[in-house]
Amino acid sequence: MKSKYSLTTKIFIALVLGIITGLLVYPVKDNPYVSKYVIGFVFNLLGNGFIRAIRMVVVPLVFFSLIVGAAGIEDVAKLGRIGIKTLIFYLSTTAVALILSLIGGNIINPGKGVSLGTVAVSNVTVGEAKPFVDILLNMIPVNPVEALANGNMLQIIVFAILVGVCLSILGEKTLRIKKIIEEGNALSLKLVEVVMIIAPYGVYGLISKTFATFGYVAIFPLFKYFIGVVIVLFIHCLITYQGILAIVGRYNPLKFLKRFAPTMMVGFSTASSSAALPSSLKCMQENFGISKSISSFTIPLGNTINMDGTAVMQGIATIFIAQIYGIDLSMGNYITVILTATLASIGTAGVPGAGVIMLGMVLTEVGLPMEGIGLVMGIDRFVDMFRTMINVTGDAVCTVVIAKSEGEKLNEA
Ligand code: DAS
Repeated sequence: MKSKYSLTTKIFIALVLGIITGLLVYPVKDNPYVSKYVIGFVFNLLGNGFIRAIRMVVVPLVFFSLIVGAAGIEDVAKLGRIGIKTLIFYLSTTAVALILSLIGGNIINPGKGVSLGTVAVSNVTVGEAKPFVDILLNMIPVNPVEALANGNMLQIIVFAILVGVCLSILGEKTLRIKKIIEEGNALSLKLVEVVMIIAPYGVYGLISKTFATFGYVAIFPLFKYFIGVVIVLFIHCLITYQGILAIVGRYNPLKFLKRFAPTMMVGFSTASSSAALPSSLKCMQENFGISKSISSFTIPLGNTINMDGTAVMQGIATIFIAQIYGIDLSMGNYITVILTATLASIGTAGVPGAGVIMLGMVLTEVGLPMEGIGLVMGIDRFVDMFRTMINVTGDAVCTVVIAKSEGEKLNEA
């Protein structure tokens, strides 16, 4: 039976009810029965049950979606120069987005002041500060099966991308394996969809527990987190992208924003890059006058592997969650976040909420408590609208720059 409310609406309702419930329980949180049976049992079961379910599906989701994402880059070889330029553009702007988000997160400090330290620090194993060379070496899985079994996300990402690239090089010879992996990807997406059915209950449990434990002060960090992500997203759009357009692309940034505005609005309103794909292609070809041969390669590829907005959210969310649990991240942790989230952007699906599921992978890799996902998930739909708008904008900026670099005459009027 189809529910009349969308999952997003249910999660928002769970957020509101969780805040109300938590604030009602807060005054009696020290009562032994309330503490043991309400916070310790009901909220804990709902919240941590959902977190464990998310952890259960992250590994198959990352593994299969990255193989499919990497195998989808098969045109890189065929398109050579354009493919390499596009790939370098996408991965480097994602890394810049992450660096901006980590700087922004350390300036805004969204989680400072409210430490949920009593909630989960005991089982936190933040990666100790490692030399950079060890971080790079640790990315290479000596035993891929062990990496999958242990949920070693960076090693899983590297292995999955390698498998995907090999599949694309082997081409026709591996159609059967590709079919199996595509089916595995469909299965893992269905697993996520089924797990997300309990998301409203999980968010309700986690938000109730947070506000029952800390009272209304917990609202401020959530608001700071939201504002922090939006500010960095706009900085990335107005400085990184417009700077690249003006300097590298020699294209008027204001004209770009005016011409691409329709697709940006589709991305914002749907919170889905996939939903914005047709509009993005139409904009590139009709409003900008870019050839099909370039736009029909760079836009679908970017839609699959380029998620700068998601990277910004993951960078700031990681800092937010570390701070609310009173955990200091080392430079090695930041480097791990940049590597993990940049590579993970290849596998993030262009559908609402995909980025916050992949955030679980970043937190796992850095050793932060997954409970923090429940906090950011409550307001994620609002954040998702802004970050998806930036996701699709990055694809268009790349397309304009590549088209100009290939000598195409764009609509100047
Ligand atoms: N909503 C996803 C997209 O469509 C991004 C995300 O969830 O991070 O791009």
